[in-house]
Amino acid sequence: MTATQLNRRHVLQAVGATGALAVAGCLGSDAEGNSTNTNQPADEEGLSAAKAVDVDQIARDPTDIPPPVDWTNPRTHDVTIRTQKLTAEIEPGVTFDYMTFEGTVPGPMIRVRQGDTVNLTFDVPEDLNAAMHNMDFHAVYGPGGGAEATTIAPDDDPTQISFRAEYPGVFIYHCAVPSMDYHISSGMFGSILVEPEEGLPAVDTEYYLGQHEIYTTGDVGEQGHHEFDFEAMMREDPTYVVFNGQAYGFTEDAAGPLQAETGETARVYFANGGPNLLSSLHPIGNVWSDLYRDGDLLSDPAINVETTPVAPGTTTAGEMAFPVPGPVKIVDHALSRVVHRGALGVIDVQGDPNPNVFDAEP
Ligand SMILES: [Cu+2]
Repeated sequence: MTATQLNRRHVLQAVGATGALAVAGCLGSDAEGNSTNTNQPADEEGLSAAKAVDVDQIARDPTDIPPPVDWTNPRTHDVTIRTQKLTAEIEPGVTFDYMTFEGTVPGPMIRVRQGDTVNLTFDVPEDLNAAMHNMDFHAVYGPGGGAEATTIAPDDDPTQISFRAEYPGVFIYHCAVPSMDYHISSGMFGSILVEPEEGLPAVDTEYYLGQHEIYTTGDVGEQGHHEFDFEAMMREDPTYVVFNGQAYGFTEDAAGPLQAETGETARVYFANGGPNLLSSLHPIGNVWSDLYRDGDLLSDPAINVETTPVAPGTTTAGEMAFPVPGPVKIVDHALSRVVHRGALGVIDVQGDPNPNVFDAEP
């Protein structure tokens, strides 16, 4: 076994055997299993105490996706997006002030068919930090992808734009005000899926995940309220790299793994909000059997890709089969982000063993 294999095996065993938080370097567990800051002293100034949370979970449910397109004539969709500023936990005991589209990270997936029209109403309700916001859709022909026309402040009336989805694919949308990196890092991104006229292949389950970096004044795992750290963002040195806004959100330590059964197929829509880091997207214990590179839904998909780069500002779609039971771990294969910073989500595949494909005890 090479050193590389050994190290990789150790990482996987650690993540699998003990749960993500326990291998997150600076974290331990108290008797109740709550994470504690065991070996990393607080900043000299220290963090203020964790704030009361506005929501139990900032992470959008990855299965909360509009159903596949089943219409064949162009439709018009009325979509309303409101901004919401919410305090929530990045991980247990670590609070942060998120900025969101519709109260979750990522924002809702918008799903239309090529040629459909979207009438968007964008609203910035009263907001504690009085920030301006807007929406830049990468699926839109027009100035700023709609950003110029949607820019409003909390006192303004809701604004409206209308656009026709001219080109199919999976695309990011994000806030694009002058401090857009800060706004995206606080949670302001999501995806719009424009299905080709002929639709997409049927799968049993679809998941919607969004990766982004959170830059804070605290150390990873440090208990308390983490303020935004603009200098760390300038250095592109994040505290957390997370899926759906939450460190290790879809593991036993938080909301629990996603569910699938053997024999099923799944498609993952994976949006990288960034704002800065490229993701190396890999399903541990599986492969992207059909990969729609960079969200390109018109070219033939790439076949059996292990790890695919997902640039900031891109949504990739990848399909998987589940011939055997066991966890499939979705990671950014820049593995320090998995072990230390939160970039891990698990799909728990249940079903009968299939020893012809995999046998752990031959
Ligand atoms: Cu914004």
